[in-house]
Amino acid sequence: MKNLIFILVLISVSLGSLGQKLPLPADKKATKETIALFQSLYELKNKGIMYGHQDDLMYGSTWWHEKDRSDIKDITGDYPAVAGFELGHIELGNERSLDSVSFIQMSEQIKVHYKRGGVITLSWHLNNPLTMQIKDTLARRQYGTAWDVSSKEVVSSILPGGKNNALFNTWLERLSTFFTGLKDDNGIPIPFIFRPFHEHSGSFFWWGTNICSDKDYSALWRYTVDYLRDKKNIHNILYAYNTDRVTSLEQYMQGYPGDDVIDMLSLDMYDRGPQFGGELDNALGFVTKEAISRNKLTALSETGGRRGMQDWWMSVLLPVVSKYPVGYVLTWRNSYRPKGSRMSNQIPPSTDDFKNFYNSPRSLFLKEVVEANVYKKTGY
Ligand code: BMA
Repeated sequence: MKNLIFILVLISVSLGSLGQKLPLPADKKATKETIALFQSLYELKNKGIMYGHQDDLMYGSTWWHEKDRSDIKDITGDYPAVAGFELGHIELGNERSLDSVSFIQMSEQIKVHYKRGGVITLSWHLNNPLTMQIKDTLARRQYGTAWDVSSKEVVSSILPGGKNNALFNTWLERLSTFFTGLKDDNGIPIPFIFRPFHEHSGSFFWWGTNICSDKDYSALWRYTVDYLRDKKNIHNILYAYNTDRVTSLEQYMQGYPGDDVIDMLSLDMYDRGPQFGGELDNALGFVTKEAISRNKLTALSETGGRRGMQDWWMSVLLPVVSKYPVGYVLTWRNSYRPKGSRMSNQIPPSTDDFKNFYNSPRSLFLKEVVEANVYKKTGY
C-alpha cells in the first residue's frame, strides 16, 4: 500500500514537472549519473523524506561486517535509502578508518549500495594536521584528532602559503585515490554526497567557528573542491555544506563557500531536550527556503533522539521534517559494542515507533529510491 501511494505520487509529480527545467549540480562537468542523482534528489525532496543511517552496511551494535546485514534491515526488512560512510584516517594512508572500518570493505559496500540503487554520503573526521605534529600534546585525550581545538592556526596553516599546505595536499591526494576507485562493474564513477568540514557553526572541530575565521573556512572548502574537481578531474561528487544547530539564516550562512562549489544545504541537529522540535522547525524553515532559492538540495544530515523517548520518530521527528522539503534524515552509527558495555544512543529506542516511521507514506527507504531510479540507470 505504501509503495502504491508512492508510485502514484511519483507519477503525478513527474507529470507536473514535465517541461520544467531542473537545476544542475555546481560541477559543470558532473557525470551524467551525478546529474541524474542531483535532479532526482531535487524532485524527491518534495515527495517524501529519505532515511539514512551511518555505517549501516559496515556493522551494528552486535555484529561486524556480515554480508548483506544492516540493523535497519533487521528491523524493517529494507535497507536505508541513504548509506553513510566515514573517511576519517584515510588522510593518514591507514588501512582502517578511525572507527576501525577497512577502507577496502567500505569501498565494496559503497559499490553494493550503488548497485542496489541507493544513495551514498561520505563524512570525514580528518585529523588535525597541525597539532598532530606536536609531540607534547600527545598526553591530551583529543590530541591531533578532528576534535583537537587547541590551536586556531590550523586552517590557515594548510591553505596555500601555510607551512602545512604540502601535507594537506598529500591528504587530498589520498582522498582522491579512494574516490577514483569508486567505480561500478562497468567502470562508471559512482556518484556520492561528500560532507567534509561539517558543523562549522559549532566549535568542537578544528574547522569550527571559534577556531577558524569564516573567510578561512570558506577558502578551505574552495581549495578542497578545486583540488578534487578541477585538479584531479573527479566529477561524481555532490558537495554538502553543513552546520550544527543554528538559530538564524545569517548564522547558518557564515563561511558559506558559494553556489559554484556547493550542491546541498544541510543541517545537523540532535535532540537535547523538549525545545528540540521548535528549534528544528525554525532552522529547517530557513535552511530549506534558502536552498530552494539557490536551487540546492537539502538534508537533516545528522540527528537522533537523546531523551530515551518511546515515540520520538513519530511524535517529534516526522511531524517537523514533514513540513519542509528535506531530502533525507540520517541517524548516526550504532557503535559496535559486543559486550553490551554501553547502549548506543542511536538505536531507535522503540522498534514499534521506528516501524511506524518506516510504514509512513512520508518516509522513503531503499525500495522507494529504487523505484525512483535516482541514477536513471537502464536495465535494473
Ligand atoms: C562521532 C562518534 C565517534 C566517531 C565519529 C566518526 O560522532 O560516533 O565515535 O569516531 O563520529 O564516525
